[in-house]
Amino acid sequence: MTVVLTVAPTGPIATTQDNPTLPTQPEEIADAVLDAYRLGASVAHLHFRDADGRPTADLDIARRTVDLIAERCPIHIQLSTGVGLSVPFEEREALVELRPRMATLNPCSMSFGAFEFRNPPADVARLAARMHELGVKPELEIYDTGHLEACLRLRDKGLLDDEPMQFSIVLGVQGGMAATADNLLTMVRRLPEGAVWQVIAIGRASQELTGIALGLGGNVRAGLEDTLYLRKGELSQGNDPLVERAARMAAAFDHELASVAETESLLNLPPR
Ligand code: KMH
Ligand code: ZN
Repeated sequence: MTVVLTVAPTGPIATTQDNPTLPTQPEEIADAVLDAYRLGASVAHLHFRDADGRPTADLDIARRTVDLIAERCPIHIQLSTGVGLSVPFEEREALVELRPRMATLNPCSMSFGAFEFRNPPADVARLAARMHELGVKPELEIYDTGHLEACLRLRDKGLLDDEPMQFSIVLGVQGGMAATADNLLTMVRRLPEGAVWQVIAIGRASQELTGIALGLGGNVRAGLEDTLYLRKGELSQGNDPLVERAARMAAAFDHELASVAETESLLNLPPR
């Protein structure tokens, strides 16, 4: 079996105070992505930060980072349209105008720790339609069972007709499903026929649930967005140890890591 390894090097929440090796600036993110590509990643899931480290949808910062990555390696770019909890939806959705190969689509509003993650239905539908127009493959981020139903409703309205549907089952966000094997299995069982998926398990459960997901036929994602620690009490020194461990876990299952070209066909990315 061939699996797609995605690196998520930065995310929207953690700071360099939480882990001093977190890449936040364009050059740092591009260097982290190149390292991950060399370790077998074929997709880079990107969030951006301003000069003060705050999450941003600034198009210049995004473009510069994407260009720096393209100079370094041919990895597929997946932009997060989740961006950060403080960034308005209108700024978040503008990122797809850069026409990345993929972007995330978060289908529902929810509590997110002590904050709110706002994804109003009309805005989500507009973004889904625009991604379709631009040929940007959606990765659907589902944090609860109802989020899957919301995606299926969008599909039934003709707003999500890219096959295969691509899901991230997100576990462990406070406000979404807890990071348990039981929840993962429940969600995998509910996915539509032919869907491709990965687990995003936040924090300590990341490693175990990634292993279970590999055993169930999922793809794999790794990086400091999902966990800052390599193991209890040991901060990961950059993204490399997490990506390398994910690659080793896939190898232990005798799964090959998809090349960039294989990823294009496995995910049926819209042509360019
Ligand atoms: N940070 C994760 C909880 C997105 O960027 O759109 C989910 C995520 C979604 O990666
Ligand atoms: Zn993200």
